[in-house]
Amino acid sequence: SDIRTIRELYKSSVLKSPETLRYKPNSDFLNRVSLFQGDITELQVDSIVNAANKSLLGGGGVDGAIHHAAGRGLLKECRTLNGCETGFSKITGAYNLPSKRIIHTVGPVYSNHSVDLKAKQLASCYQTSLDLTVQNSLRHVAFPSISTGIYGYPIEDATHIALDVVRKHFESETDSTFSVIFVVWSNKDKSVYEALIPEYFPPS
Ligand code: AR6
Repeated sequence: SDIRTIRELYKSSVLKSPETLRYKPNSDFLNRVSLFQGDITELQVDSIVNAANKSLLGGGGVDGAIHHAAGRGLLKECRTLNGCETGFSKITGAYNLPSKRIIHTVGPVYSNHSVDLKAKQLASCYQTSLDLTVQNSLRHVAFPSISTGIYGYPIEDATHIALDVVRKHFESETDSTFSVIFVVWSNKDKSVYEALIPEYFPPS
């Protein structure tokens, strides 16, 4: 699959220097953040994140694709987890998927709650997923765009949150081999990531 690091995306001019610089350039980070457009279930990485619901028993969107591809063993394990609260994450095996583990996170439904609470819950999805990768010694994590499909979170706002939490994690985490792959499905979402990544991971 065509996973491209942001260093490669700068080289091929897909990414451009930002107008707003939110963080300093860090050459190392350019190798450790990638963008991939396509099906997250195809990725052969240590962990992929599922945008689940509180039941953790499957659904539509990326959740449906992951359960379909992983097989019934995943549903069986998920039944033992007693669900998950909004903004939190739980880890399972990956069964028939090529990745090693699946991190199930529950994003906020955009029509519920205040804008502040939703933003905190979405940030917490990314943060608790990253925490699980550290606790389980996973070297990579692939994130879909959590909450921006069926749950209706505006893609620009959600992408700022995703990029900010990951950048802060890179600042604080000492494991220099850890990498993150942002997975987008639509062309629109890809162009939002391409526009915003340089603000959080500027070229060096
Ligand atoms: N690979 C990567 N991304 C995908 C895939 C895929 N195979 N399929 C969809 N996307 P959504 P949510 C993108 O709706 O908004 C489920 O019913 C999609 O285009 O999957 O968090 C759950 O059970 C969008 O950009 O998740 C919950 O009830 C992103 O994944 C609810 O949906 C997330 O869209 C969660 O809604």
